[in-house]
Amino acid sequence: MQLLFTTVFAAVVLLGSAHDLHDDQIPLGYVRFPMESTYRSRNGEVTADAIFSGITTFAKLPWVQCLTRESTIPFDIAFIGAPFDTGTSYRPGARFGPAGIRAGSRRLTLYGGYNVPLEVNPFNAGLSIVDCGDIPVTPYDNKFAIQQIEDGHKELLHREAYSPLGNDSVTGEKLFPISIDGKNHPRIITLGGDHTIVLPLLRSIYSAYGPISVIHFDSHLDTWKPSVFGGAPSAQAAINHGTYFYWASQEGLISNGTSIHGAIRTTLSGPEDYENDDDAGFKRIEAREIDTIGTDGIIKKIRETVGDGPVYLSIDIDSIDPAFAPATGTPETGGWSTRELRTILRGLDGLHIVSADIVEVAPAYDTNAELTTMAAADVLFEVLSVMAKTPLGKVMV
Ligand SMILES: *[C@@H]1O[C@H](CO)[C@@H](O)[C@H](O)[C@H]1NC(C)=O
Ligand SMILES: *[C@@H]1O[C@H](CO)[C@@H](O)[C@H](O)[C@H]1NC(C)=O
Ligand SMILES: [Mn+2]
Repeated sequence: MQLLFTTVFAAVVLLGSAHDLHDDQIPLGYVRFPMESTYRSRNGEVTADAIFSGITTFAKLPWVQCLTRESTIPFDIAFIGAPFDTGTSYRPGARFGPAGIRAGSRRLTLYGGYNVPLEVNPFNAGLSIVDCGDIPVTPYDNKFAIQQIEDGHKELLHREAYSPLGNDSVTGEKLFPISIDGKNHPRIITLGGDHTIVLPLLRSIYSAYGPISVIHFDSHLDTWKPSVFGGAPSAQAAINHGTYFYWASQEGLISNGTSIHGAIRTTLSGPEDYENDDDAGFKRIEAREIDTIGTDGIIKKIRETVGDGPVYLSIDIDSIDPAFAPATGTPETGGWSTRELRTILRGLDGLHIVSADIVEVAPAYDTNAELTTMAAADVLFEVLSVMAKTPLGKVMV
């Protein structure tokens, strides 16, 4: 009787109000009962909602078509896919990365999503977190696709964040945006795609934050001159997943000297590749340094390099050893374990990470146990947790 009354009452309320698109779907705030097999919505309809069923979004977050008809729905953090893989030098297939990472992320909220070492549940920290689907990216024209990625990212980045900045949690003083345009921007987490996508992403980031410090986890430098990487037979061929940081540095998108690579272990054309990398503005942490300075030493180096200004985080899944993440475009043995990378990412707690990406996940080369896509999703869970703990604000002096 009570249930019947509630259902009838809810139906009347629903009919009587302007029909919000999401009232009869998964609630926008958060998947409230991820461990239940059914979800009863306000209008009494029952929807399958087990962790293994339903439509796959990142961590079962609500799907908002941010770039089309739902462009007015505000958010603090948005996941967006960039399914582009025609800038890759070896194994193609990262166009399936966004779909694969979403599949690998299904279980993130099974127990609710509380991150024990970071002591935060990013999914119910009061933030609006959504999955915006994918940026439309043509597979037929790299120049056009790169522009599409920049436009799509900018479109999201230049909206006002859902949550106001608030006050410093320690001093209680009012926080002000750290962007150059004085706006409180939301954060975007991009699911690649091959690493070429970071050039248009950094062009977008520049429009809000100016030259940015970059933390880049990768087995490769990706600052190569086009003549060295790919030979540059055409202007378009010169922009690929081994050269995008060269171009980003030439365009002044990267803050010189406060950017750093981690997990480097590629072979080189020669020692001059490191001089070229210095010129592009990066410091380097070799993968093997983990044997001598450990994760603590690596975290210390990163934090000393980037300071507390705005920082962009780019994670190539090939920073992880192929034993743990085989499904990638250019695998390199001798990498970090998934555990080690996750520990290092948690060590970034408190940094002002304005946006992030994970790239080079090519699910066709994965194991049946979905090792790589699961690793990619779990790595992003750490990034999301770090973001949830630190607002993008500073105290005025
Ligand atoms: C921030 O601090 C101001 C006083 O400095 C106070 O009026 C305001 O309510 C605080 N806001 C929040 C969100 O705590
Ligand atoms: C970055 O700084 C170094 C050292 O001052 C310099 O050699 C290099 O040319 C600079 N790079 C860019 C892209 O400005
Ligand atoms: Mn890379």
